[in-house]
Amino acid sequence: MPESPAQQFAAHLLAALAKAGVRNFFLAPGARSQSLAIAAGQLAEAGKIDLVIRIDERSLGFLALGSALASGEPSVLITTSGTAVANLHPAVLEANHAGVPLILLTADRPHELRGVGANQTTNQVGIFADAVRECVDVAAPSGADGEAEYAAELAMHAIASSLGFDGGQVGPVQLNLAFREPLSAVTPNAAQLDPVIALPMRNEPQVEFAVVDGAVPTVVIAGAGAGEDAVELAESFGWPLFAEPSSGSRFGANVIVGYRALLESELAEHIGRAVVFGKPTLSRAIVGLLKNPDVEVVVMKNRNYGFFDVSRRAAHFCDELSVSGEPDFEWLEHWREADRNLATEVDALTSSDSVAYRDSSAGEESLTRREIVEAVWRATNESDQLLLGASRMIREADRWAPAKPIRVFSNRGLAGIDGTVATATGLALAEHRIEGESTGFTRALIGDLTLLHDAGSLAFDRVGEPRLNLQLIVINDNGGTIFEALEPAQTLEPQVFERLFKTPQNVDLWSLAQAYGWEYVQVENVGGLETVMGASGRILIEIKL
Ligand SMILES: Cc1ncc(C[n+]2csc(CCOP(=O)(O)OP(=O)(O)O)c2C)c(N)n1
Ligand SMILES: [Mg+2]
Repeated sequence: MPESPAQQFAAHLLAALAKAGVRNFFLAPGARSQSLAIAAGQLAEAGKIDLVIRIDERSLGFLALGSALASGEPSVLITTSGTAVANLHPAVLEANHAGVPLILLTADRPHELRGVGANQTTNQVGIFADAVRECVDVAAPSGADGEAEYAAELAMHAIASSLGFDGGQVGPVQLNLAFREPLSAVTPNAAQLDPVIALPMRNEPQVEFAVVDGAVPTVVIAGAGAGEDAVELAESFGWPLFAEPSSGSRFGANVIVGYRALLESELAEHIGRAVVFGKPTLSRAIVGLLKNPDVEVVVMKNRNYGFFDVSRRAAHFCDELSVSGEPDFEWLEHWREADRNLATEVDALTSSDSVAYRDSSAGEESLTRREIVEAVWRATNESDQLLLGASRMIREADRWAPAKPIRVFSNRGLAGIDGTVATATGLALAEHRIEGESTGFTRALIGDLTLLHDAGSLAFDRVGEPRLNLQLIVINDNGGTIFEALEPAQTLEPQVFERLFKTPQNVDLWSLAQAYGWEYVQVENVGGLETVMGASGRILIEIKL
């Protein structure tokens, strides 16, 4: 009989995950989860996993999400029972909608203590509803024969399920683990175990093909998570590519940067088909195009973001698309020419004294959002990572960012303004693990409210964590100025609008940075921004507009 059946089970579960190659573990402290914490600590000590610790489970959730986004590997999260579990919910929802693999290990009371008012006990089974691929409610280990093997099997099942090996979507899974006292022991040492595991196999779903008429003027729309396939398809058939900044497809000769404006032009009237990759949610013009009954819609299946069919009338859902007949390569030329002309027109407007393209709030001397986007794109190279916050900056990037093969992320599963600081940190941590000290920069381009929503995620473990090159570029326009485009901005009294929607804040970001041990730099022009983007360490960069 083991000294603590809880410890024996936790040690085998975590050792099996580590043996299967899962490396990224995230832990918030608690009593009921102590056996998991001890096992994770032992594996980390032996160099078999990387363990990151946070106090706040909400922050921990997004940190794990960022790490899984950058690495493509499942992140393991360990929490105690009660509200600790509920705090994972925002990140779990985002992971569900964006197809990010997370393995949640939530500690719980044994079944005899549930429903009787025991401390820190709620119904954790099904707490995430259909946002998890699976919730396995695991009874408290008793030390019976076969429990160690069962723990290893559960670990393999969780990996397979989070990565969609059953042919389904990638996403979060929950193992709700009941533990009975004694809750822990220092043996067995998880790092010394060598559990027998059968690595799960990926069950490839059947590939569905569709063939369409090549003569129909077609455009390719690449939303969040579209990836390189969208570029390949567009280039194969000479189709213009409308790629959002976090699509992973905004590069190559077919990208039409000014697509938003051009969708209002006469050229757009000739579009006969739209092929959709990923989840395009940034512009109303795209949704309008997809809803246009004269436009045939083809939706490419996506293992992360699911199938995006706002039209509800897609002619095809498929994995592979090819065309019959000759595609018309002139079609692409028309779009490229229109895009070049548009860029020239806009440049003429912005370089003259016209204020049409300047931000209404920006003074003569201050930076414009366009200049910020362009400077960030220039500074970002293949070894760097960029995270775009929800709200205005991702839309500005969609308007101005040139085609460039760089890694750009954004939480577009649910487009929340929450968890962005933690997501950026998770991206940087994963990159550091993979690349070591030679890592590039991870930058997040975010609004002021987006920063403040996740201010608690500025906290980090100064002893246990590597030095990261992590920059938060905060566009401080004193509130949520995206709402200025909403109708109430015109219909309400200005003070009422400000209080209900814009919610100005007066937080001193220098003090905030100081409190959490971040460097702070305020920049006022392109040169200043370029200089600070070359500096290493954790830096909060404020741009006041
Ligand atoms: C968690 C969450 N709460 C509320 C919203 C609604 N929302 C969208 S944008 C926004 C304001 C963001 O302000 P800021 O970060 O300063 O960006 P700005 O629009 O000023 O560029 C809010 C509250 C959201 N997307 N997510
Ligand atoms: Mg703002």
